[in-house]
Amino acid sequence: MIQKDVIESANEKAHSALNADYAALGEHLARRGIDINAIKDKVAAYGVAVPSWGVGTGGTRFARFPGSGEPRDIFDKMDDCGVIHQLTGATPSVSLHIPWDKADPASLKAKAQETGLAFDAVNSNTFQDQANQAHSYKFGSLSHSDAATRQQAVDHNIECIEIGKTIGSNALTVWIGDGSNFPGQTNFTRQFERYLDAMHSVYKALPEDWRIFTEHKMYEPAFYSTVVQDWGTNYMIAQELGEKAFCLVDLGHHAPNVNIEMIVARLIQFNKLGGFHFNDSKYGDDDLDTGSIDPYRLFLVFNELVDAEARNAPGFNPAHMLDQSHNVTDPIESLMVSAMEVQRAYAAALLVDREALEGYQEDNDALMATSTLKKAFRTDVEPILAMARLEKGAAIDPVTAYRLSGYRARVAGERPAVSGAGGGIV
Ligand SMILES: [Mn+2]
Repeated sequence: MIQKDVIESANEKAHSALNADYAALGEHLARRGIDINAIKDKVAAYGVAVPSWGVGTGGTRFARFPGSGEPRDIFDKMDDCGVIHQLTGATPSVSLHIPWDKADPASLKAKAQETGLAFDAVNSNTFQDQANQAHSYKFGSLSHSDAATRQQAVDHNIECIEIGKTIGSNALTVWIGDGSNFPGQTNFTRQFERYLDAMHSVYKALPEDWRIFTEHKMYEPAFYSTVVQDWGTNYMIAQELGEKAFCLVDLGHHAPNVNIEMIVARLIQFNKLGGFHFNDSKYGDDDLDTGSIDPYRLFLVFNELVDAEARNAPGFNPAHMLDQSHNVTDPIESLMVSAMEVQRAYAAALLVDREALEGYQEDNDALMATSTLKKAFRTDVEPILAMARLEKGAAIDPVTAYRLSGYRARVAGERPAVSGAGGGIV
């Protein structure tokens, strides 16, 4: 991974400026009645999972332009994820994708030990066909019209649970590409009945302490209708399945301008928020870097999460994960910056004066209520994040330390270049 002295010497150069910035911010926050160290401790305790597939270069429907030193397998991916955590101190776990990351469980656990990572939710894949697969998912998986195809998809999900058990994971995330491309192609009701029936079989295989997350997505790859298209349908699924079933919110899986923070609030209120796939979006499921387009929306989502945390909302325990596709950047750099953006949104949301906000809400003082949120959002919390990193032995400035380390050039020497042919959606 990264040599410790590289991080230390990079930190040495930035240390005194950070001390000054942290002291100045601490003074400013103290005037607002906020203890900076308490915020820093919360930020330091926060972690977001990295998806194993995120460390490879993504692509568009048209092409993929691979970078150098692309990971060859799950073990290379875990090395890259380990580097992200080493430099940011913010990504203590990795989320595997089966079958892409299938490997011997003992070797996976050994690699996790070596890289200082734990395993987050396991993701199943019934949106593409694998080699030697008996039945094709071209026309669907868990909701397919053919019973044998549905059973194959159920069996795959159960296999994912079995794999997850061997590596200490305790959640399964299910996203399907099932839907239709033409009006009349499928019967909406029968298709959803078949999906629910199949998911009941998967649910029955969940261990006692596991959760299952279902992820809604408005469109793509199906472009006319999608079986699990929105949070309403997702909520129905979680209700139908039972108390171990929760909804997963991928920020990019909504129509433009949808009020995602309100969806989050609704799911919290009815104890069905399972977790997040963080990313950003301009037009659709763009899978852009978290906070790169609309950091205020990310802040507003975290405002709901901090509100729930503050009032001890029952059963509130969402899983946090990044889910992005990096087409033009070094994936390690993008994931580090994104993890920090998530932390930034969390830190800023912790600065909201909730008592004042509640008062303005009760008094219908719309201007002061929204200004209360803006005041928190506008506060530059970077010294808090950087100090949390420094105290963990991570980098004050992770991207600078990463570039100084020469990690990418080093692994490029060990990992052969891969072909850029073909589409590259990940
Ligand atoms: Mn997702």
